[in-house]
Amino acid sequence: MGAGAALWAAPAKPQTAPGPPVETPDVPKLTPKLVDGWKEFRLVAEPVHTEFIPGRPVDGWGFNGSIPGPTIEVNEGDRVRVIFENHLPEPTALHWHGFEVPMTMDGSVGLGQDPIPPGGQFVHEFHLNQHGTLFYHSHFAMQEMMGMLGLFVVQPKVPHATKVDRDFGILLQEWAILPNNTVPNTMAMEFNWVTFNGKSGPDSTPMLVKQGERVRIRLVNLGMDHHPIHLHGNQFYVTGTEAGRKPEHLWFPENTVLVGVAQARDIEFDAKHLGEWMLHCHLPHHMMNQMVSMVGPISKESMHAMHTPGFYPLDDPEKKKILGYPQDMWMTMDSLYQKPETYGLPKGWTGAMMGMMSLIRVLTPEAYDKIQQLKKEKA
Ligand SMILES: [Cu+2]
Repeated sequence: MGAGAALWAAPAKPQTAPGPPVETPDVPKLTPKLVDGWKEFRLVAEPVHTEFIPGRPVDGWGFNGSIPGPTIEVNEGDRVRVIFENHLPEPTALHWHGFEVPMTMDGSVGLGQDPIPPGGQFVHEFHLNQHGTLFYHSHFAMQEMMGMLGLFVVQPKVPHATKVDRDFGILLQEWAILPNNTVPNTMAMEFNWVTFNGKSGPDSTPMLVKQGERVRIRLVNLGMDHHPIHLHGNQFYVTGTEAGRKPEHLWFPENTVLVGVAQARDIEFDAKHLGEWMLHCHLPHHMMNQMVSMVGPISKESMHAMHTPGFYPLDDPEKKKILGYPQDMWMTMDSLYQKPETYGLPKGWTGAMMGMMSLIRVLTPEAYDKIQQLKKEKA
């Protein structure tokens, strides 16, 4: 914690130890430099070339080479400095969503600060006396729809009474990218790609937990649509909003939480049941990739794949002959999505995963350790 620790008041009577650091699958975390008692971060707004799934290139805008931008995690009471540089071809400004900071740090162009020109820099400084799931985003609406969003978690000074073993962050975004284009259409009102942390199913990296652990997932939505996020096989409590922790007497069991535009919702549950549990938006069109009108016939092979359980010709690129577009089609491409986190999933699993969708894998300790071993070998 370094110099920032001096700003912490010792909790009167800590109920539990602080929770684990936040993990954001598919999105890097930003490490601060400690400078004279400040946690100093460098954020660069810039064009980012990425892929939502392998073979679906996208040219959006993000931060430090990532869409969404890197995750920042600090502690309540910290002094935070963000050195922000604009490498975009137009002016921008960063808004700190939900932060109680001075007007000049708020990022609202025309009210609190001037726009930051291309090549320009702005230094944000905050003393954070709040906690919760916050986020940063461009304060230009069209730039939001190019991808300019990032997670900012402030851990509480006094740990919450219910301690979690795992803490995940998932950012929800939607995109209009027509065939043969790589640049999002920011004027569109209809969207054909939806992402968790910049990836669509089946490329969203699963979240791994051991049976019996308590899990928090922080969901943040910044786009044009509201997303009812549903978890299979488990009941959860909504324990926090974009403004911090909810009092426990306001918690009740749910398994679908509506995350509206500009909202954050923290959910918590005890992972009692072994399994590969889907976490996904339940809007039918948000469980698909590349929604467009059909422009050609579906091949015989793909029809056969759809209607023959256990027959997956699309695993073989030679046989992949889809002339139209693959929305709502049972397509399996397991071999494309092999990573340690997908180890041991049943054959054909990729056919079930599309759009705004990921997996919570509740594993035995043995399976969990095996995957950690695979991750180490890959690193
Ligand atoms: Cu949705």
